[in-house]
Amino acid sequence: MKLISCFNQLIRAESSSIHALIYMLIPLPRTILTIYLAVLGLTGCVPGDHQTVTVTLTTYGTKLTPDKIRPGEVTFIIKNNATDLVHEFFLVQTDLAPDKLPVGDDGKIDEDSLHFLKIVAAEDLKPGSGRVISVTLKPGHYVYFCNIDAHHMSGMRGEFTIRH
Ligand SMILES: [Cu+2]
Repeated sequence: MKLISCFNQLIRAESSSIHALIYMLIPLPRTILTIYLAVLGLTGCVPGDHQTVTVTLTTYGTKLTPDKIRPGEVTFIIKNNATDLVHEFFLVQTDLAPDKLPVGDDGKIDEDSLHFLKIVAAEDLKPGSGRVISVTLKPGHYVYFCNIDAHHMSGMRGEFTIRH
């Protein structure tokens, strides 16, 4: 998407020139396309800035693919692959370890805790259902968990660190 919008900007910026019009009317030869892509790279419109992370929920597990994330825009494609239980995907930024988040008497993590910053809250994901959520992540330490009953204690939690 980013690549397309950058490309459109480039076309728009040069629309006054006859050359640009010709290029729009005829299929772009490979060399021209290569030059355009090089310009996109030089102007900072680099495809690949945007990351996609697949989150697979099972009973009881949460798997992120890939598990190495860079700072910037991230789209989480969350899928509950369990056939039996509703699950959730919470992502919070915190200095705490996954097993040190504040837990209430009901065994659930206190979602209003001031010990973390809520980044993603994909709740009530029924078996087979999913959700897509895009966020911008800064460098820091992140913890994810499912907050149905005490699923986080049964393996549905984890952490990762984003470095500069
Ligand atoms: Cu769960």
